[in-house]
Amino acid sequence: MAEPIKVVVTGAAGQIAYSLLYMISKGDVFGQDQPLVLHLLDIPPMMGVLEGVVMELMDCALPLLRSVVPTADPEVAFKDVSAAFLVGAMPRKQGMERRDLLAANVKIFQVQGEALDRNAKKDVKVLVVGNPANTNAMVCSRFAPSIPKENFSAMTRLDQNRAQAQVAAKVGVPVGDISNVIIWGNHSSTQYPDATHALVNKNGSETNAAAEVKDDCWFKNVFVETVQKRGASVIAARKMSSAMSAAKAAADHMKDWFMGTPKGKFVSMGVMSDGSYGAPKDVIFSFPVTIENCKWKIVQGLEIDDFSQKMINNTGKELEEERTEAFNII
Ligand code: NAX
Repeated sequence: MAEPIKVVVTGAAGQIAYSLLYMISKGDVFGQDQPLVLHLLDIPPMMGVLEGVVMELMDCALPLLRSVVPTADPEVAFKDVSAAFLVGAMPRKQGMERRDLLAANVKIFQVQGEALDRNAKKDVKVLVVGNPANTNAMVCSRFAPSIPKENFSAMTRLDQNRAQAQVAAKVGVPVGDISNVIIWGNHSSTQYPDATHALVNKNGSETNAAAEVKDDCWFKNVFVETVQKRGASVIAARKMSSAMSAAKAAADHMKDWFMGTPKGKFVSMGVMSDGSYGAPKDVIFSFPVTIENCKWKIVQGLEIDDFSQKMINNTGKELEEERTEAFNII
């Protein structure tokens, strides 16, 4: 069996981590042959709760999990890690302005970027889940100059999974028969869920989902809004934000980054923009990507209609505004 790799999860005492830690530890992300050492970072007041999480992980008796290191010190948490799930972030509290929220998170992701820079492996793969995920990932990368920019990403996989599930329900096929749904832009209400290029697998042959459904109005209105507002719908029903599905999405994202995407299939990831499809450069923008040998590549040459271009421009504008606000704080 391979040597254990070190994996860090921040916000480890929180609700997404509670599901995610189990998925990682039983081999869902790095494979059944890859032993792990888990580093769990949270803030000092949460160390008691974290102790309980460590006890439960131990009680799961998972053969791949070699040891667990709970800590409130980023220098310890990021030491020699090959993969980082940055889930912890400052939540919006009552009366908090958007700018205050951004300022608190810029600080957190500055500290964590610097700690990654000093301690992590130089090929570490960093997935930012904590919101505002795209801008937090950009800040984190900026403060970790010795790690390639390509190694920082933000999670839009939950949005992709939600979109895929909506298309599957509309077409009337199992969710695994739908692929190539795209999330463009920011993980926020301006994101653009796009099923224009989605494929339906019917008995081994693939057809275009939009052609199958023949309901352009549904794709442009109901579908887009349902996916954009899904997080709010879950909160309204559960009185808590998405956690199990967010953890599954984080596991999917990192698994594809390490294991690659199948031929002809793409997934969506927030990655450093090169300006493809008219997106602003140097923001973390969600694109369709293919992955090979742990390296992502933005899918090129997709046909973009006027509606899609307008939506891409709109979410890009929001990311530029967030970047300006973040730079004003830095
Ligand atoms: P919880 O409030 O349950 O847990 C967050 C944990 O992070 C807490 O234990 C807290 O103490 C810890 N934390 C705060 N500051 C920290 C720091 N500086 N270092 C280490 N740990 C720190 O939130 P949860 O439901 O787990 O959500 C976590 C984050 O994911 C939130 O920012 C949330 O908005 C974001 N989400 C992002 C999604 C995405 O698709 N990108 C979807 C799900 C989720 O809403």
